[in-house]
Amino acid sequence: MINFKLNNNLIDEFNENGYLILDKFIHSEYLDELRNKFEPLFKGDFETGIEPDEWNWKFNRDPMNVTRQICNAWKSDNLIKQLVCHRIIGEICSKLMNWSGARLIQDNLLWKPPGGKTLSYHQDAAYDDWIIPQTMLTCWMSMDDTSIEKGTLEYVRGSHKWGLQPPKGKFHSPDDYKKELNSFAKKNNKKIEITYVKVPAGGAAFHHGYMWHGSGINNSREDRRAIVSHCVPSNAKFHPTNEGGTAKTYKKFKREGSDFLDNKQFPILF
Ligand SMILES: O=C(O)CCC(=O)C(=O)O
Repeated sequence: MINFKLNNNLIDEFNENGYLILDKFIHSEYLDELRNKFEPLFKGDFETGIEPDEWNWKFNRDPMNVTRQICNAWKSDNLIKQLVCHRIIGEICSKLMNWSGARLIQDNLLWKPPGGKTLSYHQDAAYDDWIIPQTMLTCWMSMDDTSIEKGTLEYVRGSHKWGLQPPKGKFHSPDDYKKELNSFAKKNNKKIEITYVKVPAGGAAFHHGYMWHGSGINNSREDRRAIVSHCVPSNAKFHPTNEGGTAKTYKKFKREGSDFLDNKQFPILF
């Protein structure tokens, strides 16, 4: 399903930029089947009979021109699980971040239709203050060819070295999706250098949990879809007290008196 070999030059590139952009990652014969999963999942047709943990957009309920998101579709669909829980993703995350292993903390299905609105610039690890250590590595896999016109993912090169800020502002469809980024950069005297992730369908991008990233409006006539694995170290634990970020959804999986992340809810990839 995935074919990729990491080398030391790519690890150095990741350490320098905070991201790695790969034109080829998923075998092309899987792409149609993966793309065909989006519509039924967003319509609530779940192969396993299990609802995803978060389902932020539904047909006939929500506006057509926003970015649609499902979190933890792996629980609802076996092919999505095969992809987001792939051992190679865990191995790359571990090598890039110097972890002894990696586990999935959350997946995302993101569907930006023609006219689909923005996602605010943010840092992924900022949403995980309920995890120790508060870190993350994200593998973003594109189901479509991407371009600036399509509102592709954007990175601020080197911003993984800027430290971690608590999440702020509106995440979905803000009018100015660079507002939080610009205000942070101005206050801290940082220079913004943007890289657009332009890859063919089946390409991928890995980014550090501190990386500032977001995406603009899809001004094309085509869909822009991505499947994402957000990973943490395999030995990460629940924070005993913190309740910020996405804790309200995921702390329900914590057992009383224990800080262990359950492998059934947060699978080990590597
Ligand atoms: O695909 C996008 O527009 C945003 C993706 C994102 O924020 C992420 O994968 O962490």
